[in-house]
Amino acid sequence: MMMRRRVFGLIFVAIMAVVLVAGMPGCGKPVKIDITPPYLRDLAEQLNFYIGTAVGYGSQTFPNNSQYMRTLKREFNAVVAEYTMKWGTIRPDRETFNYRPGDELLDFAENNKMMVRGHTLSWHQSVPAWVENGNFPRDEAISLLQDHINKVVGRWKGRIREWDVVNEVIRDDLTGQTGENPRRGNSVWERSIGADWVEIAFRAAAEADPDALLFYNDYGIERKSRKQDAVYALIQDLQGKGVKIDGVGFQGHFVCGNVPSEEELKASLDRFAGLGLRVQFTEVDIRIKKPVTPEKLTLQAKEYERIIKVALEHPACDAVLFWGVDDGHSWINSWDKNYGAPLLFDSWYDRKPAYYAVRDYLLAEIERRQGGEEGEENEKKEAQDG
Ligand code: 9MR
Repeated sequence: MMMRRRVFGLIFVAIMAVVLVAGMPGCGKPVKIDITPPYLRDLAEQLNFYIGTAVGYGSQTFPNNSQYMRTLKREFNAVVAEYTMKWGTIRPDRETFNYRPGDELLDFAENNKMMVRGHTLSWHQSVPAWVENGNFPRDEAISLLQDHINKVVGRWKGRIREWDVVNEVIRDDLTGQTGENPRRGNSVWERSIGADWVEIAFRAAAEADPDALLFYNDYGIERKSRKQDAVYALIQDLQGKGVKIDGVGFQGHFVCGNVPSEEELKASLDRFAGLGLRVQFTEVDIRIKKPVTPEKLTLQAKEYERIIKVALEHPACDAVLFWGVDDGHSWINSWDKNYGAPLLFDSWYDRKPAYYAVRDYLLAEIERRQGGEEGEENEKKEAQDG
């Protein structure tokens, strides 16, 4: 009897959910979702490239939402935790270590042959209150930071290919005045340790996993700007001190219509690759000012294609990661309600023009490279014959 009641209860909830979704304004989406191959991940693999996404955690996303999971597995060959590997999740209070969501993502990635980026060992946000308000003296703050990096990197040693060691140090509002401090003051690490916390973090990560690739990650550096200059100077300074740093992540949080030109993007990658670094686009999304129209979605698709093109063509770049799978679960929705639809899949996990533009570009690139190889072989043959 109890069992039957529960079954009826579940059926009722399911029917209500369907009615609710169908009745929501703007929910006239046909149920048919395009999932025909080829898939981004298979094309990326043929190009020795990573097409990845940030992965949420909870009832609506990983690992519980079956549609989310299907799309994730089918389309991507790289993942990064959107928040579960940050301080806030891993160490909510001094005594609690919460590695489980990170463990789950790693198991999933390994089962599905995906590369993993680790994000992020230090940042001014997502710092738990006990750290933020701890008023730790310098020595204790250094120990805390080193200990955290040592434990987290150590726990997943050999399983995480690359880590964002330091995230977003440089301010957005630089004026160029002489003597100006380009670094954020609102960071607990900056306050309690001082500027050398950045090298302390990199050195700790290198020690904990000498084989992991170590990245500096930031936004607003995708075209030449004072901020980009300051990041460049910061990295040069680290290199001058003999600190191991392998790459720079260009987050790529863009507004539709304002994505830098191909030349600007390329020049930015070139600039940092010139320091001997790897470069990647690590958190790409292109938010659209509402209302979202077909014209804006077409423009967004062109801008996504531009990013993929620049990344694929660049010898120092082997990855583009999007900051989320679908529009329904993007951070943009809560961050600024005037913007939306930033990703490749809509809220129904259906492919958007941006998806097709990225896929078409990958397909064309495979053809170009095959054409190139065949061309080279023909040339060799002709030379031999002649
Ligand atoms: O998208 C992330 C959001 O879900 C989290 O609540 C937030 C705080 O942890 O961080 C967001 O991701 C940020 C990323 O870690 C660093 N670059 C900017 C991203 C958007 O804010």
